[in-house]
Amino acid sequence: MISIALSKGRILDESLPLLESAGVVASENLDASRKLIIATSRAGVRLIIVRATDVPTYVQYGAADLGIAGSDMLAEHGGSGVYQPLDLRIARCRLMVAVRKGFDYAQAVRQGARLRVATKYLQAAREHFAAKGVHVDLIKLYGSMELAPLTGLADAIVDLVSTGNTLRANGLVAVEEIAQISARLIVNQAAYKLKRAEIQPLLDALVRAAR
Ligand code: PRT
Ligand code: MG
Repeated sequence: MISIALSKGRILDESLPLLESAGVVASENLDASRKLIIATSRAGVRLIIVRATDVPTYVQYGAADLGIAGSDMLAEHGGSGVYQPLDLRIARCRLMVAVRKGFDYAQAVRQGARLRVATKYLQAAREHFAAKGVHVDLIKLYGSMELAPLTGLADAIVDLVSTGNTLRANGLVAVEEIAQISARLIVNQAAYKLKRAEIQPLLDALVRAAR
């Protein structure tokens, strides 16, 4: 049995057509179902539904053999124990620094200054500001990052941006790009060796579907 870990929401919406092209069709409507383990049309392949942040963890420990995870989530996780053989080029967006409109970011990050940054992406934010030589106090949030600069919790946020509508609606502007984000297929390293005969055809089909 091969398990593929997926998260509901935009990753799922864009993954299902890809999986379908690879011959993996969920046996029930995932939007309506509350089940967390879903059979598929492909013999020996099932889907398991987890939080987006948890996909790399399930695959790292082999609780799922394969997974589809945003590169943002993989960067936070660190990627240990998983291969990342394929950029699926779905769920694309950018990880950005944003501030309140009118906030003088250039002045705020001048040499020796300290910046308060709220984010769910501690790793990426830490590395970004360290590379710039900017001292930051990082504040971990789990969602609605846009609120932080509006309420005085932080000077800046690090968050994902796709259309830019959320920033605009909240009077924020993006001032720096940290990374281009897309969803990756990930594979448990041990499973890839031990279940190669089952995994390889699925991988090949996904490579063709993602082209
Ligand atoms: O929502 P929940 O808290 O349950 O889980 P999640 O936020 O971890 O999952 P989900 O489904 O929202 O996102 C899963 C993955 O989708 C992320 O890890 C990214 O790899 C990818 N992705 C692509 C995005 C976006 N685009 C995106 N725009 N994830 C989130 N957003 C959010 C962003 O955080 C911001 O709040 O959408 C808002 C901005 O969108 P625009 O279009 O207004 O710019
Ligand atoms: Mg979300």
